[in-house]
Amino acid sequence: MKNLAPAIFPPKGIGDAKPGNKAVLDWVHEIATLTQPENIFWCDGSERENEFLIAESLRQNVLIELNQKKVPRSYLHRSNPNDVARVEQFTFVCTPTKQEAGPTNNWSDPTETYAKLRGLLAGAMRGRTMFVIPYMMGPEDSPLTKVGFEITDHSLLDVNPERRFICHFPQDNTIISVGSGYGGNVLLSKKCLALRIGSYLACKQGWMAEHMLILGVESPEGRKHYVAAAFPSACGKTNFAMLIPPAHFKGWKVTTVGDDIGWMRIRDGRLYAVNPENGYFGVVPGTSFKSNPNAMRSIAHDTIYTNVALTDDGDAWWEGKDGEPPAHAIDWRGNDWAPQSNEKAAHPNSRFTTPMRNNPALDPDVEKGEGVPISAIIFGGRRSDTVPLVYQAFDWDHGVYLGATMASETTAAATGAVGRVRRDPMAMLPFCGYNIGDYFQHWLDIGKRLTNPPLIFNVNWFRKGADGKFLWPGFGENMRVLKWIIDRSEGSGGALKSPIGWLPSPHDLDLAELDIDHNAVDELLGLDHEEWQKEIAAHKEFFDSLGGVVPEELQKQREQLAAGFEL
Ligand code: OXD
Ligand code: MN
Repeated sequence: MKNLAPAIFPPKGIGDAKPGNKAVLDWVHEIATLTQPENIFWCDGSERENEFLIAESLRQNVLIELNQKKVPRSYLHRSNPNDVARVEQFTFVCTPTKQEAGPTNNWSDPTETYAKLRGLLAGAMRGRTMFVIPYMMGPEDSPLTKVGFEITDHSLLDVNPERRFICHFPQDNTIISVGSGYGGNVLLSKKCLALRIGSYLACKQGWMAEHMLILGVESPEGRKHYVAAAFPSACGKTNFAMLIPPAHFKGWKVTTVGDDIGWMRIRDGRLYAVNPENGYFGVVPGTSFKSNPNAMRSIAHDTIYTNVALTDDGDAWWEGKDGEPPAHAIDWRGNDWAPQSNEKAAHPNSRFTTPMRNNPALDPDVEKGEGVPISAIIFGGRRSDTVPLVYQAFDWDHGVYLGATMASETTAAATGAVGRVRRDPMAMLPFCGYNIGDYFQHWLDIGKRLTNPPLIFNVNWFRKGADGKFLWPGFGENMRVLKWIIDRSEGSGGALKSPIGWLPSPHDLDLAELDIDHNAVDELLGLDHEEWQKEIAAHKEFFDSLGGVVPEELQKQREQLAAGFEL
């Protein structure tokens, strides 16, 4: 196999932050004996180290320097074209029994899997540098915060997609990932620890690890609420978390706590959330000053772009960026590109990686160890039909049902077909690290312990009219929906009882100064009985497919929903 990233040799004072902890040293020694690296680089996260690693990456062509006047301290990385998304088919939960992993995870036996991975790792770092990266997920003083160590190499192998394994051993707090360099597969702190191992620990310890953004919303009078929202990958969590209210909402302010992961615990009968991450790993295509000005400001400097196009003047470019496309660029694969090309210039799952301190709308309490109190939880997916713009669950258990039956059209964030409706409970289908039936029960159990539970809502920004066009403008205008959610959380805000939950009527939403047709609003908020008959049948089919693990309470919720439509 070609070694595309030979060992690096740092000067004294860089790469030698060896910790004193004997357990860590023993473990690193064990892995080094197995993988046989040329040398070990002990990371400390310092600026000097960062500068050295960037210089080395530029020298080895792992990074390409962007135009430093246009995007200071920003770089482009091009992945191997077969390594550009999460690989759910190669992701395994290796609990002692298959039943613990449940019907939605690939399971493999821990003893056999350790043995197989050890075989793959034997000598795998020969000729290269092994990096030991300590990390902390969560604010320094949060009781939920976790400390981890990631051992990795800097390999740019000719990756073989058939030898790719993302394996979780929740009983050992261990993750082993082989054969991929894609963020969601290889930044083990993110999806693997913060969600898969996190959700397993959360169930055992009575807290929640969720695929949720967290935002703050403050009224002109200074009343502040925090809202958590679970949308599947590439469905606009980052955009919603960075929303800028339209001019009509003068004095309203939205701030970001997190854009992808929320860890929540019960305190004084309420849910409090922290964001375990320190930055954003967002989808680039479609990001513009129209869709997300705060993201554009965040990625204007100190950003690593992966798989976007490179313009002739050294800038990053992607489909959906403001302005005209460049007359010529180098596409994400490194080939010449022009607007008339058949190929996309940027990969649909091309990403930015940027620290959260770059976000001009960062919430001041983002580092608060106790977390922020959550007033509302929102579920949402990408649905062309059936699901109204917004509605509210009758109570917590009904809200759990909304989350459990959530569905979305698939996106480029994972390999496989795009645009197929799949059930994605709480947006956790790819990330729940244990039996989904136990996960649903955990949600129900949490509800019993909350004396002041958040209200639960469902949203759908993506409903289309008969002409195939989106009915709702989305982006900043989602503030109108958020405002209704806040009104409901404060006990005001009108709604009508419907079989699926509390639905706003058009005059309950503040639609002033919005150029939208009345019929479109009616369609957005309407329930089509035939579509819902199909939807309820799909809920049953989904529950049946899980083979008897769904809690009785959720089955009862489904029967009540079905009965509501028969009246
Ligand atoms: C992500 C994902 O990258 O959900 O956040 O795939
Ligand atoms: Mn995500």
